[in-house]
Amino acid sequence: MITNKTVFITGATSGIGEATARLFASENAKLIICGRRQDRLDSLKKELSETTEVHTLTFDVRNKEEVFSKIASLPSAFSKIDILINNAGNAHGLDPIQKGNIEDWDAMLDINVKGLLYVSKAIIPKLVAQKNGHIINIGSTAGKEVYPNGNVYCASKHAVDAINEGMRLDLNGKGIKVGAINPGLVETEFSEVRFKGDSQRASKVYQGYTPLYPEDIADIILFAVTRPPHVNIADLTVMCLAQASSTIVDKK
Ligand code: NDP
Ligand code: 8X3
Repeated sequence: MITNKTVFITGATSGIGEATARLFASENAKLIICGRRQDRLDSLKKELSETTEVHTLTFDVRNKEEVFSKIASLPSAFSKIDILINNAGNAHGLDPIQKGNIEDWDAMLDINVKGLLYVSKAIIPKLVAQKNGHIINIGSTAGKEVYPNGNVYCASKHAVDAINEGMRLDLNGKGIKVGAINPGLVETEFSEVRFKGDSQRASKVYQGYTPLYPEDIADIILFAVTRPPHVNIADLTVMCLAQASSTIVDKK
């Protein structure tokens, strides 16, 4: 059902975005894979080009000029986008609000909220004009529930939750599906980024239980975009068996 559809994936250089690119390539979707790390995009393109057509776009979602110029530069074979997966995002720090680092706050709000908006602003008019499309916004359980020290990251994902709903309301009647997938704990580079390269602290987040893996989320994204034309998965939260909430995780 997604053969030859063009899928635009932000944050495809690792974790959930990379797993999604791999799975979608195996389904013969045409891919536009994005991220800041050119070397990773190049090697993923090399690998996936054996099965499908792949185009890379290197940009920082915080830089709106770059977002718009890169998306405007898409070659004609990739300029009609069918599916947008707004996945790029991260957490910076895990500090109580009174000790929070302002650069961390800026990064989370600029990337997770404003970056998602810039990319969407560049692509939504194309979907509206073609009267067809599907937007998947990667939210989080942190967008449904606030946990201690999560403050600004949780705020950014609550914003994604609101933007997802706002997009669905405003695009109603235009042939465009909008839905969010909200994962709980997924073992990716997420915690390494959050803890600024402290890989020991990062790996502890996923110890003592079986977390979700990026392939689990890719599988759910594929499910969401392969429903019949009249079915839209509006908002889906997924956790591993051991997780009951952001703070309740059954660790052995
Ligand atoms: P990773 O750190 O593995 O991947 C993050 C991706 O986002 C990378 O490809 C990175 O690419 C890209 N990215 C980050 N900052 C920017 C930027 N400024 N401009 C462009 N691209 C950027 O983490 P995940 O795969 O876990 O995260 C993917 C999404 O899933 C995020 O939105 C995250 O909030 C969400 N999520 C993650 C959960 C988890 O437990 N892991 C749970 C719930 C939601 P590059 O560095 O090359 O730019
Ligand atoms: C990522 C999941 O619980 O670390 O969004 O915030 S959590």
